[in-house]
Amino acid sequence: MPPPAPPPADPVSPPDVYFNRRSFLRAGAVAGSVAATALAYRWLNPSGGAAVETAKLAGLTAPATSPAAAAALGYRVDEPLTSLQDVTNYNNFYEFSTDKEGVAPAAAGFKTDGWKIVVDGLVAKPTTFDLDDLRRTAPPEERVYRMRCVEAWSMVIPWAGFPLAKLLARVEPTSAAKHVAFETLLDPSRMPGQKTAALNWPYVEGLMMAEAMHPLTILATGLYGRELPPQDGAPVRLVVPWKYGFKGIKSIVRISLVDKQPVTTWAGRAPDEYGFLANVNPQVDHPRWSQANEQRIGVPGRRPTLMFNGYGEQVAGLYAGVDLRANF
Ligand SMILES: Nc1nc2c(c(=O)[nH]1)N[C@H]1C(S)=C(S)[C@@H](COP(=O)(O)O)O[C@H]1N2
Ligand SMILES: [Mo]
Repeated sequence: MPPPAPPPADPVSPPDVYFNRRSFLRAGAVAGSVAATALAYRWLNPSGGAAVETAKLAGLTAPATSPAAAAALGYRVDEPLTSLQDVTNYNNFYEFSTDKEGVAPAAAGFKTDGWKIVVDGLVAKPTTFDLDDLRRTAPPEERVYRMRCVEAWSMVIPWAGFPLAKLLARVEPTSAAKHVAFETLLDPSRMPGQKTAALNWPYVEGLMMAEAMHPLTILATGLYGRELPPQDGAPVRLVVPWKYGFKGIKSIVRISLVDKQPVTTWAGRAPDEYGFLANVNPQVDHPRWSQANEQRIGVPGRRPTLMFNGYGEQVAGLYAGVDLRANF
């Protein structure tokens, strides 16, 4: 894979070609997705007793807000969910494979026992959290978000997670903290892709402080009412729904509060193609393809891409005075 490769799609296959190539796979996935969607519907329907039961099984707290309020906050989009089959078998996770359908098999059996997340840097109380600490700090909530990959495909995914802001509050960032840097596990014995030079390891991502504190920014620990599968970033990954998918760093082991913008993996690898800001923006094309529209996985045809991935009402205020024509 020659640099600069786009976050997953191989440079020889622009998105359109790629989707035609795999449409036969989607046809085969339809049967499974119907059942999964029905389950998710029950899980997400707050008025149904089954939803409450399923939410309990999934360890979710009852939503604090009404469905209408959740929709207004952007916590729940009212669009058909992408099937569990596609969410868990069409992945970008270069630590395991650069082939989207190869990630799930390569990540099967990935062990997360004893996982710890260090939160350090410009904070009053640097702390190491295990998964139980996280659950106590912030019980998982349901969030149904659009996910738009920079390669021009998208999904709608029912996550379980909690606002990153709740974790940051625990460590008390100092006033010197301007950015948050995130790191994926570095362990080539468990992440075979790290034995290759596909990317610089470990994968690093970052946010500005105000982005990190926004209530739509979550750390996800589950999806579709189950624990986060390895291929989706077990046991904890970042989800920032108004930004391109590559900002959603997986299998996080470290979160550091810093004063300078960190050099992030894709922006460092191909600075002309991927920015630090990376807001979903239909008006700023990738140098090698249009960002004006996208393929929703499992849905025929293309749809227009929305500014801020449809979360403008919630997040546009973060970018007052920022020239959005430069998405870097
Ligand atoms: N550590 C790590 N995180 C990562 C990636 C990766 O290769 N490594 N790929 C990113 C990209 S490009 C996308 S689109 C999303 C995909 O998330 P999903 O496979 O759960 O849909 O994960 C992001 N997080
Ligand atoms: Mo992506």
